[in-house]
Amino acid sequence: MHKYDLDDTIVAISTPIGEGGIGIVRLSGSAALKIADTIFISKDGIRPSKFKTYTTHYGHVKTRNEIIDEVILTVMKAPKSYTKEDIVEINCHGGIQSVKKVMGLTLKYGARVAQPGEFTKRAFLNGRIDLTQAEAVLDVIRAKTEGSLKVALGQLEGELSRNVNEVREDIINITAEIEAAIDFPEEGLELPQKTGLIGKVKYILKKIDSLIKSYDNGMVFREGVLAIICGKPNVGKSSLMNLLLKRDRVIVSPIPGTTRDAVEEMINLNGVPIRLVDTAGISGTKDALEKESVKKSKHYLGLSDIVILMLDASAPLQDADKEIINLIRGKKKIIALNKIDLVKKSDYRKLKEKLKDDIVIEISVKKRSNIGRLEEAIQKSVLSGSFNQGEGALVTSARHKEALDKSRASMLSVKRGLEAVSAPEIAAIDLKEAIFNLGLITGRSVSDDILDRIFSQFCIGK
Ligand SMILES: Nc1nc2c(ncn2[C@@H]2O[C@H](COP(=O)(O)OP(=O)(O)O)[C@@H](O)[C@H]2O)c(=O)[nH]1
Ligand SMILES: [Mg+2]
Repeated sequence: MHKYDLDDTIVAISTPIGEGGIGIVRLSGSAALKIADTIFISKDGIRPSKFKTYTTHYGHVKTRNEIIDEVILTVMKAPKSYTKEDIVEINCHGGIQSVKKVMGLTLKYGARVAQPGEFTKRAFLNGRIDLTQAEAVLDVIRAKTEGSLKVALGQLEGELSRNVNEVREDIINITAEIEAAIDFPEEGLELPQKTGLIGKVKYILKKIDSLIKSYDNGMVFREGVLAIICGKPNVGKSSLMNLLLKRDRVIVSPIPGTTRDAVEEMINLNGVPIRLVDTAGISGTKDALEKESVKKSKHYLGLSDIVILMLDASAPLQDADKEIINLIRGKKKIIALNKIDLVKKSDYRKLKEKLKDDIVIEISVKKRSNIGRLEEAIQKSVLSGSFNQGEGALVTSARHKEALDKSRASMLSVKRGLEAVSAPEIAAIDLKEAIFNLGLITGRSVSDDILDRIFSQFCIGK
């Protein structure tokens, strides 16, 4: 069992520290109502411990001789609360002083300052949510776009757990079957039974594989994608950056070498979070400062998930373009053929033929032509498969992916074992490994260290 002490009553300021309309002090634990009774005088004369659950009352937080604040106090009684414990939330006036004083008073009467994420950790330890749902709480808070939020909410609702638990149950059933064969060796594994088991293992592997595959898209929604706009000086990179950002973030000018530093901003492409970087044009310059800029552009290129290579439709390919094309060989890329407003289609036909193996979108940033198509192409290329948002569970965390990879390896070994003539005892060991690793995801078999690591990323008061 876990070492955590669930007997104390914890308290935290759950709203950001600073000036605001309201500030919330949140208490959870067996003494929460008693502490509230001690520090709060309600206008209606009822003590918080006598409030009906999920009711809100107006009154004052007071010491014997001082009013601390005029507040609204809400009671959520165990077990139907966020933590499954008694919870009291005190809405104070915003700002730092009031919430600090109210919290200080609760500490005086027996509460302890909560660790980061401790409310959610209690929700997990008390069995209201599993670990994937607890982790999703953090993803909901940090969601970068509505797409990320949707994925996090799906996980919070238990979508991923359902999938993982289903696979886990299937493996437990197979284990029982195999263990029966171990217990009654005279009966052994008959051929038809063995064939049946192999079929079931293959089916499980398929389910695990599809979860593992979903990680590529899961990562995109949770972490975002690093997309670099690159190209030779003056092709219109900064103009495109501003257009995609929908504001003038970077300086645009006809003077080559205007952009000296890489500039990174988050954009939202139909719910997909993209970290977009405008870079200095890459050229074989001799200027020392420009050289530094080029170095930085190359560094970003190395890190990028996708490159938006800009070429000038109004001029033939130059050495600088060719150098960049060489640099990004092997990278996922989309070519934005810019400045088509300056020329006729026939003028850049030859250029397009040279690029026939790539995704090329002809655009004019100046005239805003085909920008929608470029955005679509970026989105399509960062999401793998025929992805439909809201369909099926998505694996978004490296921790989950790692556990799935390990379960997959164990199940492959079970399959190979059954296909050869190895003893069922060995298959049983692999099956238990797989069950254990899947249990790590939902928190059934998770250690205190892992829990500490997960919850330490949370904010205080959540
Ligand atoms: N005609 C035309 N000019 C453009 C277009 N896009 C950018 N420019 C111009 O090209 C010059 C260089 O643009 P900038 O965005 O600073 O290029 P960067 O050096 O690649 O960042 C500026 O004068 C822009 O106004 C376009 O689609 N058509
Ligand atoms: Mg620029």
